[in-house]
Amino acid sequence: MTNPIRVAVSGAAGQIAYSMLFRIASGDVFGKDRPVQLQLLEIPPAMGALEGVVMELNDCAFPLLSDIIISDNPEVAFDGISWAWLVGSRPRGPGMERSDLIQANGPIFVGQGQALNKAANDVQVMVVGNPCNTNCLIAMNNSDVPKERFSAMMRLDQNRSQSLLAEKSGSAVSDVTNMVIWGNHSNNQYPDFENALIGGKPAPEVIPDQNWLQNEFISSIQNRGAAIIKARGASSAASAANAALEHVVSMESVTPANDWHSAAIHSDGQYGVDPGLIFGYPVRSDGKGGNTVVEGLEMSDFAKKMFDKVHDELRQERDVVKDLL
Ligand code: NAX
Repeated sequence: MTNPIRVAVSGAAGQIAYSMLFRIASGDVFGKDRPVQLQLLEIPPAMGALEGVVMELNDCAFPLLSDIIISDNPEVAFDGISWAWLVGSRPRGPGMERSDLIQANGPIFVGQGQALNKAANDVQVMVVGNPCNTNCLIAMNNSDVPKERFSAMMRLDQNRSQSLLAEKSGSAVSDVTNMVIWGNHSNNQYPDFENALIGGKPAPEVIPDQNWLQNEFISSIQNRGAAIIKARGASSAASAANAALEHVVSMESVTPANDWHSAAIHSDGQYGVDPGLIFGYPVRSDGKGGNTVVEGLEMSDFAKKMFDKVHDELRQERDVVKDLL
């Protein structure tokens, strides 16, 4: 057996983590022959609940789970890790605006960014906790870890889009490829149906109803999280955990030819985005920690308007936290 891969998960007593940890431990992400050591981070009031999760992990007797460390100190939880899955963050309280949430969560990601300096040289970081793009921006700017190793999760939005396009066109989900979610994981995100393919053909050829694509499709994806809260009485958890697993699997694999996956990564100015923003792009991964933005995709005037709106939103979020960068 090879050395275990050390994976930190923050917010480990939360509902997303509860759908995530058991799958990491069973080998769904790093392979059925790679042992895993989980390093779980929580805040002091949640340590008791986290102990319960650890009991359950132990009770699964996963052959690949070599050890579990729990801590409320990010420096302990991030020691020697090769992956940080930053899921924990403060939820939005009653009457809180998005900018209040950004300000409340900012300091968490300053401390966690600094603590990432304890990680292994090859560490990669995925931020799920919202507002995930800007939290990732803060962590990246407070860490010595190279900026290319940071990403924020757009995969749930990608999966939702693929599923809805498949349903509308009567196709299999696996026939829907080349789906990019531009910009921010927020209700201004732009799920790009123009560059998506269904069975290898442009989605607008297979679904000629432009009105549905421009209105119902986009708004359903942008507001899917709220629809789930309304129906379930709680926010997306299993689908978010599944998306996080797929985000990491995609980054740990070579992206299949002619496709990409959606992830928010550090912008070097591609598509005119302000350099330094954590922006949702079409990404190809080399499976060794290298991620490249797919360039040259075309956009209609409609698409450019959507793109500019979400770009502006991310600029505004960056301005709210400028003192933390
Ligand atoms: P929960 O409230 O169930 O769990 C969050 C956990 O984080 C709690 O146990 C809490 O104690 C812990 N926590 C808070 N501050 C912490 C800190 N400083 N260090 C370590 N742990 C801390 O939320 P859950 O449903 O699991 O969602 C977690 C985050 O994912 C939320 O911010 C949520 O908004 C975000 N989401 C992001 C998605 C995305 O696509 N990027 C989709 C799903 C989800 O909404």
